[in-house]
Amino acid sequence: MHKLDEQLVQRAQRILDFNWNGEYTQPGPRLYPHQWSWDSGLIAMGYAHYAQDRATTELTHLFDSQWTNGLLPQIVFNPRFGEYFPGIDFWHAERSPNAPRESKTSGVVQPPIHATAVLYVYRHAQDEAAAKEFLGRLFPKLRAWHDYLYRERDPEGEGLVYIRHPWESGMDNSPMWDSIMERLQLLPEQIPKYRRADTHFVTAGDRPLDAAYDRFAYLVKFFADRDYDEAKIREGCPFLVQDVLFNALLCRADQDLAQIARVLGEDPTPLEKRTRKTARAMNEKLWDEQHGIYLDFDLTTGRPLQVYVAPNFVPLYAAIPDEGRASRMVDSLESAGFGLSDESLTPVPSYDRYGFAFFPTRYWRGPVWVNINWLLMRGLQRYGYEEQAQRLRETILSLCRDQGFYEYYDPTTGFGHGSDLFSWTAALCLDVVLEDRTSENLPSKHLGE
Ligand code: 9WN
Repeated sequence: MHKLDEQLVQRAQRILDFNWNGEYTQPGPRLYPHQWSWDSGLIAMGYAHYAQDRATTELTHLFDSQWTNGLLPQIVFNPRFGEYFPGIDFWHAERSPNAPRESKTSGVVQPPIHATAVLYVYRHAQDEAAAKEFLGRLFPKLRAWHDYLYRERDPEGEGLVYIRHPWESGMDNSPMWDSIMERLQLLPEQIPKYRRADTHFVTAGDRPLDAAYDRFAYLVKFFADRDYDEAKIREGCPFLVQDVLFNALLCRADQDLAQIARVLGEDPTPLEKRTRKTARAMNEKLWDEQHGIYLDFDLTTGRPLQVYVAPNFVPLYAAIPDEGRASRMVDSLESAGFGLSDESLTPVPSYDRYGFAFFPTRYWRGPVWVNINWLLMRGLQRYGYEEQAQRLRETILSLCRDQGFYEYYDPTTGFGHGSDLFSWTAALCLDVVLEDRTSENLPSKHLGE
């Protein structure tokens, strides 16, 4: 390995060591002290290369707090840390008969990358027997997680699941949610009392506005008031979205779950059928022919959300588009708005930089996120766009090398922002250096037919 890369690996490992607490990895040391669901999946893929035990402990700890109906919570709280909003008491998860009694969690979910992470860990394992035991232990939990999503979040059986809070998207402050947030006119007495903690740790100018937090808090109360009963929530929830990133990762995770089933001698057929159904539904309902990208669908208005964000190219990672559409997506990624081949910019801005709400340093409104770049890099490799994937690979490495491991970076200056010592940035950077392409040996043929 090149000396510079070796140093980068060591630096990344030190970040993960610092944030590891014996049971899980804090996403960021001050801002995010608890365990976050999709962070753990991404972090485990970094550990897969050098700390298998940690990878399995991390995912096991998360799934230990799975709800009895299969819901995998966005946050598993560590009661030792009080300073995060919303904390344990705000969620009232205990009002659900399905919430765990032994641990405290939030009552929303995050993108389902877990089966992908579990398979990744298995494929990198040195100890085949231990890895197979882990696979066997996690398989029913992963199946229950995906079944929950299709059962509770896809009531019409379309093959597309909905999210019901911006936090469920993982892209909390994305301009994608603006029209919904604006529509949500709240009277002062409808806004729950709360105190933010995030702005104590990072500049308020990088974080969501208070007006967004009012609505985030309102939605949490809406769920708790309905005891987290999905049928009741669905009836009047003002935020119900079929999100591209979420469904693409679910489709990919179901492909990986089918692969896990095969390894364990279980029947993969129902999972393969389901993954094809989701791919087909995304191609039929969410594709935007004019702009060469997939769009989220707002179930309240019955219309697509015409907002162009980088995560909506992630269907490449799940092999959802056919070759023609993939090539259109690459053109869009290379267009001025996303600048994949533009040397004057650090790609990929999370939101079209000519979009009305573009802001290069504000959380999900333009900054470069390493997890999104990583998913796009892997997706582009899958379709054979080596040059474009290489640009993303180099971007991830140079950002980490020059700036350190930040939560996100300004695409116009390359400066790091948000939480520093950020775990998934370190884990994915590690993966980029140590990547073993053979672990990505799924067929590159698309699934949508
Ligand atoms: C709310 C932990 C999480 C990530 C999300 C990111 C941010 C939380 C917050 O941090 O969200 O979930 O408090 O802003 O948007 O993707 O999982 O790193």
